[in-house]
Amino acid sequence: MTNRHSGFVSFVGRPNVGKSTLMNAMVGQKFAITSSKPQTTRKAIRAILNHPEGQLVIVDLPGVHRPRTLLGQRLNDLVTSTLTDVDVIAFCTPANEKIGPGDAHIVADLSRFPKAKKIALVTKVDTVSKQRLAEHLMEVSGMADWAEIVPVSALTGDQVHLVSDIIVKLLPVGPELYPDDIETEETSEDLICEFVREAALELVDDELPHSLAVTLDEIVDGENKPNVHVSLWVERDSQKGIVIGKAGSMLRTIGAAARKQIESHLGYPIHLSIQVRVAQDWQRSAKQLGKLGF
Ligand SMILES: Nc1nc2c(ncn2[C@@H]2O[C@H](COP(=O)(O)OP(=O)(O)OP(=O)(O)O)[C@@H](O)[C@H]2O)c(=O)[nH]1
Ligand SMILES: [Mg+2]
Repeated sequence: MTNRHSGFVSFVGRPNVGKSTLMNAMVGQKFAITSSKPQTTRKAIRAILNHPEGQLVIVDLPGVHRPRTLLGQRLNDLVTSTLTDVDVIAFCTPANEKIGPGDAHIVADLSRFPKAKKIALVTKVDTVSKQRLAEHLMEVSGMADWAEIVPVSALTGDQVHLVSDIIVKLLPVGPELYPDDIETEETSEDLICEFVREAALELVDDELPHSLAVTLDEIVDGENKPNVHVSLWVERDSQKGIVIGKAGSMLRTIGAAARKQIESHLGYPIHLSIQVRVAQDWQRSAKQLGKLGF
């Protein structure tokens, strides 16, 4: 019997490059929310993939960006502290965007984690021509001494299995780190809040996506289904009306979309009630961040 491998792999890259979508595609389940708006992921999300050759603990991270708020600083710090402990770092860059200073900065920083093996993933390959992909691959290969470079599309599934096949071989030889029936460290409570935030994210524009946060208030037994109460936080009074919409229309749309995702995760129907509340300038306040669970 061949040796089995196990360990941690982290996805790192600018916001919106497709890290969370790829993790979900690899494990075949939605444990991380995704959106077309940058800075969707706000914590380290662990998903466990049991592979014929071993076990991968995939750690999806917030996108690395120049922080403008205390939240942004904390998220960048979280990326740094997580990368210190992983076995493999997978740097992600999308085929349909030029490599820029943000990418160069992230790659330069990877030298701070000498223990980890580094690979590069070129994401969203479904969006570009073969010619453009070839150019992008050349450019990525010149950025660092990668153990592997893999083009992948989480959307079509193209090469998603290959990514796991490559990573598992780079992990140390050793026994499983998690029992094989554990798929994530995310709790249902975490996922409920995240599904509400995801539904809201897609519907709002400008600065509002960054201003949203969701907390769970309580789940109470109902007559035939549980009542799930969450708070959807914004940063200013003026944002409240936007999220609620004309005669509550926006909030109803958010609620309907979130409920669908939550019910599909839980496997049973729920009532969902969302209260829109203001946590003044929460992204910049240590106290408010603490209240919202950061
Ligand atoms: N066409 C295409 N779109 C993709 C692919 N992967 C992700 N996307 C889209 O890219 C956007 C960003 O995806 P995310 O997975 O949320 O990106 P992320 O890197 O996790 O972003 P942050 O959490 O903000 O750092 C979403 O609209 C995805 O649907 C892909 O393989 N092909
Ligand atoms: Mg993400």
